[in-house]
Amino acid sequence: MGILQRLRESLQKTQARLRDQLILLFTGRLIDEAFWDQLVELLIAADIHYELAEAMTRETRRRAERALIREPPQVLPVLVDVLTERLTVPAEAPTGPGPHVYFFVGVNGTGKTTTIAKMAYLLKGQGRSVLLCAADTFRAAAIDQLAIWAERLGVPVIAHQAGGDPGAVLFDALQALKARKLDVLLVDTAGRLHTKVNLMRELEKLNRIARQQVEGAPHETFLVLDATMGQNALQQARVFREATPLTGLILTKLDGTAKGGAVLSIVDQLKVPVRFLGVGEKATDLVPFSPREFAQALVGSPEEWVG
Ligand SMILES: Nc1nc2c(ncn2[C@@H]2O[C@H](COP(=O)(O)OP(=O)(O)OP(=O)(O)O)[C@@H](O)[C@H]2O)c(=O)[nH]1
Ligand SMILES: [Mg+2]
Repeated sequence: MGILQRLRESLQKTQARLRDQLILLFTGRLIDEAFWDQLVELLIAADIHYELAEAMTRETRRRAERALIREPPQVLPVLVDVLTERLTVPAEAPTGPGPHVYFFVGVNGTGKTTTIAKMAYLLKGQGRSVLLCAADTFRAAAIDQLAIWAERLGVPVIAHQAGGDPGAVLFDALQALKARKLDVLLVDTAGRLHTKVNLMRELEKLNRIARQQVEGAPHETFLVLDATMGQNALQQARVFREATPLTGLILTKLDGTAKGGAVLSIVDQLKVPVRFLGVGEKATDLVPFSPREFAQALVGSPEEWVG
């Protein structure tokens, strides 16, 4: 199955809230004042915050009027353009020979470990060699979970015993990365640090160790967010953004939620680019994020509406 198809399938629940409602709104009527009001309401119902829903509708209306659009279906591509622009934040994937170090941070249960497995699978598919690092040392089960994925995927993992020092595991993993001349180190971190100060200290320490061992590291710090939390994920995201520089967001569990619209709110508020989406629990269930494809999948296309 193609990536677009997978994205669309994972967005089914969100589409039921947005695309299907848009079809109703856009069919058999004229564009009047009420039409625009209802568009705002639909966007809000899809977990987009009020100010953004209003602003996007205003912009869509302005462009539609300038283009002398009279039929509701013609508004659709305009809306897709506006959504796409709102979802677009410039991002730079690391270039150069490497090795590269990617940190995965986020509250517990959001999908960090699973996302690392998926990322390992993706990178392997691109012909890059991968090493995993179990720097979430809080629970033995967390370490086991990563080790099980490593075995399943056929990639090496560096782990210490539970309760150990995350910095020490990271240090060992960085040494192994260099000694074995591997391409990418994926670092699993703990989400359950009770206060922001703890979180900051811990991440600062890991950042320092990485920086000292590998030039430019960490090259990526991905904040993993659970999309089923909708806009509630924002508060968590703010805490992490203050604790450490973030290079991208990964939104997981998009397959299980009708709140896919919240992605727009999250990007709008954080100005951090979404880089990947988690669309299931398997190793293959990570798709690179494309603003236009996502916007298009959210609202559908006129061809889908016929009949
Ligand atoms: N449906 C669905 N489930 C997911 C996705 N990503 C992760 N999960 C599930 O969410 C649960 C938590 O995922 P983990 O990867 O263990 O989360 P974590 O952030 O590592 O959690 P801690 O180690 O406790 O901090 C698991 O049951 C995963 O299978 C996704 O994209 N879709
Ligand atoms: Mg984990």
